[in-house]
Amino acid sequence: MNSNKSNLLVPGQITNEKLSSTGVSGKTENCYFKLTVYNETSIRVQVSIKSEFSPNPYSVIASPEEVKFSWEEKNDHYVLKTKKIELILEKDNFRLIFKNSSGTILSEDAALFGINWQGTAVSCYKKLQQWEKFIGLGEKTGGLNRYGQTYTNWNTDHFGYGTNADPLYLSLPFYIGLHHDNCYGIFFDNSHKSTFNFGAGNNRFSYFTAEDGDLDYYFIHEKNVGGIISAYTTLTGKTPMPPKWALGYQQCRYSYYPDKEVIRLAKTFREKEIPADTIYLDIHHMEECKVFTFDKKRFEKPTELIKHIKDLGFKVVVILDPGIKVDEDYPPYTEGNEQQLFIKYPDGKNYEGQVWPGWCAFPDFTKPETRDWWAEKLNFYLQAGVDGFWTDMNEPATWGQTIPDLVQFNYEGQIASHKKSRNVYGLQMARSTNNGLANYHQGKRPFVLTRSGFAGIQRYAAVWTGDNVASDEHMLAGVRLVNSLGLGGISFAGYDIGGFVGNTQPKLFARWIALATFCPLFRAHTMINSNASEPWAFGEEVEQISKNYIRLRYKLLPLIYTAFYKSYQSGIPLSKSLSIDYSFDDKVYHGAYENQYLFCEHLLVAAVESYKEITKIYLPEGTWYHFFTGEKLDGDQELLWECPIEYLPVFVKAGAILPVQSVKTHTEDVKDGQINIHIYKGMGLSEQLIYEDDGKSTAYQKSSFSKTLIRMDFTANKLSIEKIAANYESEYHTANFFFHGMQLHKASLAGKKLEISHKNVAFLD
Ligand code: NBV
Repeated sequence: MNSNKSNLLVPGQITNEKLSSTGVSGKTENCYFKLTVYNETSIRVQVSIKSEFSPNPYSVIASPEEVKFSWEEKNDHYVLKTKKIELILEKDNFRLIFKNSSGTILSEDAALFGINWQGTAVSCYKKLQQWEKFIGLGEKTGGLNRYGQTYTNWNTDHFGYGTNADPLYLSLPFYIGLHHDNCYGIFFDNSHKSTFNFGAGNNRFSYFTAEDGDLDYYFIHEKNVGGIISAYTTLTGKTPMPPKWALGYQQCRYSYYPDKEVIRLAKTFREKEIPADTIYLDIHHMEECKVFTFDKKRFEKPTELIKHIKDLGFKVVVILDPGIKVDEDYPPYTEGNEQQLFIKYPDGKNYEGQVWPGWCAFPDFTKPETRDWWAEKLNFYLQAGVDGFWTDMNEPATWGQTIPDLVQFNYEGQIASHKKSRNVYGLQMARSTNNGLANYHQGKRPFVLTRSGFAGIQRYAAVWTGDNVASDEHMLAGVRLVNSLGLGGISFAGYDIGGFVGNTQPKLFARWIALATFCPLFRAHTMINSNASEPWAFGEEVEQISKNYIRLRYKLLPLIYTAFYKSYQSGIPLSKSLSIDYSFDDKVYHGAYENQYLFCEHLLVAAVESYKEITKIYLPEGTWYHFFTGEKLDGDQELLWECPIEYLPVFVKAGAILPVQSVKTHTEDVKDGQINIHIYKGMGLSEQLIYEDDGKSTAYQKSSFSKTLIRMDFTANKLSIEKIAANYESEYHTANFFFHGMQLHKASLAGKKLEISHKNVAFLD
């Protein structure tokens, strides 16, 4: 292809290549390339028109493993083979074709212009495979199957976004393609604004493009979608164990103030016996919205207030906005200015933009010194007793939504423009905030909740889906957003229960809180001037429903906490789109069923609008039990299911073993030492772990935990319980067993007789 005629630059013929212990590098007529074998599952492809690559230093933390691969030269191509992937590299045009170990094509570049440049923009065009589906790409609205759509990655403050709006706050340029019972993942590790087209407006290609920088992507192949997510999180990191309190119910509003109001809120939870763990302080806690201050009138004695709330069993999280008010009498500004910690114009002057405090300078979180300074500054809040941080407006947002492109960021000493740096700003703010907690919070596990982020954010923060709207449509969109974040390794995610923008209707709040009981992050939040949005704000019926579900959440905590541990090990999310376990079942992509998901592996949750009393459900293959009545149902069927507002449709997978505890006022409340084990008849062997640790320190990373393995052999009717790790004392001394779908008359455990219960446990009070 002639680059002059078409204005398209393509790599051209390979002119030389060199083998190393981790891959191959070389040159073509028009570019430089490097193929790196990270492990048997992941191959990195770097292509640039410059002789030096410009890798993103922030997302991937893995180094190539020493694995065997082969490299062979054939007539017109080379073959690079690992145990799982075969990569064909054509000599005359640098076309890449990825196959699995049995030679089936997974993904192939377009013949003549697979990789191309138009000006500085670099693209990779892949042939659309027959019936190809695409899932993932993080915080993207729309349907589960992204085929036929195009998306942009450019972190954006999108207040009250539409359920088809794009882009939103966080970019995650990683997707999974599926066709012919095979799947693969592509992570395009380029922080510039990028576009992903999955066959939108054309019938030949899926492609991804970045405005500038290298073509730098990781091709991942595993047998199933879960394996691909695991491999992706081997590259970019897993979600660490959150503090246990962060898994309880969290109450937020913009804003609770003054101090008396916060105390009243905390007391009301306790008086009404509605369990809760966390209260948030939004921007009104600050003096003129200046970060690292407390408003002296609204919060006269912050340390005392926080202590008071903590005595009631709550944790306190405060908001952090990056904008630092330009004010010569305000130390964070003068220090940042003197120490050159802000982002700048090319002439060395600080960039200033307007946000809540007025004109602001912005900490350059891509500069190590700024990250350290910010981390240390958090002591202001930590000394007052604050437990966690909520990083907002970190796209970064400014009035007018624009930062001039020429504004400069340090980018680890490499100096980069806003174009390259914007998408990683939120990631680096979360990193610095996480570091602050890790360094200055007495060895406690950090809790950071972020709005913006990029690939790898799961290492530093939980993510919430920003300024959603109080509508049924949004409630369902939130489920898809959280599941899509999960497909990209972000396990700890959630949406504002009730919707941030607008006034929530009672039934909607009731349904939303029921749904969020089965969401990793369980937080209600609402906008300034909107109606109250606490569980008791919608009348008695909604209060009772909310209370029932919040109580259920606390009962399910042994299951949820163990699921977090598994996710920390595997990278597979707690809230799983059905496309993870039923990837090649077309029905799970159907508009009617794409809002169904699995929570903690075994609970199938169907998100249903609040006004529906009956809904269509799809139960995938296998056998299922209705969670609330124990009714047994055949899988592989679509059915109509009643869903009155008190009962969200939830089903348990046959073979599941669910560990459930007694209700607590908050996660650190006194324990009664009882655990109820619910066993749902399945086939063959089932296992369930109960993972426990202190819930607050990082000692779990040094094996300070307890693991109890419950094993049920349904063929031999044998149950066993085994301690497989005992470096932490279990809080349970009595286990009660409940069998569902099976009639046992006699049971013993390690020779001891067991009491049997067949009574149906309602789970909801
Ligand atoms: O700090 C105020 C809000 C916050 O409550 C919300 O959750 C963020 O997404 N914040 C945005 C600033 C502006 C809201 C209009």
